[in-house]
Amino acid sequence: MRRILSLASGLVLALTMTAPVTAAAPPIRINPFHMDEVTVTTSDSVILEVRWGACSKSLDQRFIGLADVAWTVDGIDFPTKTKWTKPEPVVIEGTSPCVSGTTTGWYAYGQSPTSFPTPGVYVIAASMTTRIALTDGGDYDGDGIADLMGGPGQEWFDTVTVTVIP
Ligand SMILES: [Ca+2]
Repeated sequence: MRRILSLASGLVLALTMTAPVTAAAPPIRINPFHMDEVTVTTSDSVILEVRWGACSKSLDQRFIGLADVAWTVDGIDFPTKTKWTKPEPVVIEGTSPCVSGTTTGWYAYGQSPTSFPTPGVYVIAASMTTRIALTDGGDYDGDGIADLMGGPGQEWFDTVTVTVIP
C-alpha cells in the first residue's frame, strides 16, 4: 500500500513539474439567459452554458436528468453535447422563493465547450426543455405550493449576440 501511495505522489509531482509556466486563460462562459451580447476572440476557449437552480440538490439533479438542451447558431442547429456540473450550494439573496424556506439554493451548469475560429457576428440561441413538468421547489404565485414548470410544449429560450474578433 505504501508503495502505491509513493508511486502516486511521484506522478503528481511529475505532472506538476511539466505543467506550463503560464496557465491558459479560463474559458469564456456564454449564457444566453444571462447576457445579451459578448465579444470573444478567435483564439478564446468558449463554454456555451445554461444554468438551473433549485431549492434542493435532489430537485436540481432531477431537472438535469429530465432536461434537453439544444443550441443554434444563426438559426442553424449546432449539435453539441451538454455536460452538467454537479449541483453546488449557493446563498439565496433576498426572500427565498422556496416552499421549504431554505436560504441555500443549488446551481448546476450545463456546459458545451466550443470555440469560434471565424470572425463575425453570430446569434447564439439556447433552448431548454424537460420531458415532464417538474418543480424547482419555489412558490412564485404565492399559493404556498411549489410551482410546476416545463414539460411538453414548454420551452426556455433565449439568445445572445456573439461578436468574434481576430
Ligand atoms: Ca405556487
